[in-house]
Amino acid sequence: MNSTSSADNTSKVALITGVTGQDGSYLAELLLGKGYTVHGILRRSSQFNTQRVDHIYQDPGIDDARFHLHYGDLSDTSNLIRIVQETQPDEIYNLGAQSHVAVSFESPEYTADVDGLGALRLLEAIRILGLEKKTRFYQASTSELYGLVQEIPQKETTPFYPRSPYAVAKLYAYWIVVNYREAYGMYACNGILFNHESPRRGETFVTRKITRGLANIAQGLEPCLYMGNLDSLRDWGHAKDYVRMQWMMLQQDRPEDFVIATGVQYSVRQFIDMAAQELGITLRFEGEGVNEQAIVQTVEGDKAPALQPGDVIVKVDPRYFRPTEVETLLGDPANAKAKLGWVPQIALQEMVTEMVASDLTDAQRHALLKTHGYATAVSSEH
Ligand code: NDP
Ligand code: GDR
Repeated sequence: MNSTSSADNTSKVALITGVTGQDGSYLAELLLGKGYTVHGILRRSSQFNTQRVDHIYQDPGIDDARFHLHYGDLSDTSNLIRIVQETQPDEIYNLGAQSHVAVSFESPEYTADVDGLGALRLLEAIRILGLEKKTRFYQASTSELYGLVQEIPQKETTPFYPRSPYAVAKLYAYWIVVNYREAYGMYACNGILFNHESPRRGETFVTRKITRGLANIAQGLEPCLYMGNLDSLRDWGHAKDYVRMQWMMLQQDRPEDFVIATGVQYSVRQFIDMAAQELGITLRFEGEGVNEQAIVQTVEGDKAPALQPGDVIVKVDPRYFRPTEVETLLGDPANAKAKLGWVPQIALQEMVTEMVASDLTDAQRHALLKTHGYATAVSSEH
């Protein structure tokens, strides 16, 4: 591996799309820690959307500020060209996306534009500005490309079979990266990342929906969690481990695509069970399919004062089923381990503990405000 110490990076410039998202925020922290100057693209929103990066934001008036935000959008070609021209990045990390699979069935054209053509627009910006030899490009590819899986576990050579408008859009992005690498000799590569989570995970993805929902229920803020397919199997890692790998992929002598995964698989039902145990709750699952429920069997400790045995706290709601589901994903990270020396450091149990603790703190704060008449309703649209 061609590793780079922090001292070597002080003149390096990175541009991150999706910097306000889960991965973007962790990656920005990582790169700033290595001495980079980091530029991020920020979408205009009617409300603040910088919560995940507020702690690293620096006033642009500060002389040595190394973290800068630029308004922009992956659907806006001229804007992207201008930002690339102004920032002259050594590395671009294209993490921006409409990243929710279920939402992509509702907004397929928008998802294609941002997730598919967005990658092309950035690659073209590099070419138009003559930066092919300077700027390295990382594309946030996904295990969703495997969709209806053709091989278990999935590795770099496993055929793709996308199962959603999101995955089809990401398939275009994957291949345009490969094509620009081959056609123009650009340093461009795909990280085929399996699901990765953290306390910063968006509230509507399944892990965070579970940890946040159960913490709220334990504190009496919500009655029940409504879920989709509990049989779904995923290979869940921690976002901090995965952004480290994104950076490593751009430090090699030659660009190459890598699968990033833990190699261990759990069901959504198992994840619910683990999160409940963190709250001192043991559950029993009863019923099948749309009639399945999770019922409280015992409650121990003081984390779930609102619950007692017999309470039904999880129900299946077909509203959360997808028109075509990806039933099972399990990655084989052997190539990343062998060539880059990458191994995930945070195990699922540790991550569940961290996520539940974080959501429980929020729920306890909210419950306290509610007790004193200051609380607003918790948002529960998942
Ligand atoms: P998030 O949903 O947390 O973040 C997505 C980011 O993209 C946000 O900053 C969002 O901005 C931004 N964004 C959305 N639409 C646009 C747009 N039109 N123009 C510019 N920016 C936009 O995703 P993650 O951090 O979890 O994932 C990062 C990337 O990795 C995504 O591309 C995702 O598809 C991919 N991926 C994620 C995996 C995971 O398990 N997390 C696994 C494999 C791939 P805003 O904050 O304003 O919404
Ligand atoms: P995924 O993540 O679709 O794998 O995409 P998500 O957490 O949304 O779903 C994982 C699995 O859980 C099932 N599920 C539910 N999902 C959600 N969101 N809400 C529910 O109530 C629910 N109940 C069951 C889903 O059907 C699915 O099988 C994520 C995103 O981060 C993508 O951007 C990324 O590319 C892939 O991971 C790898």
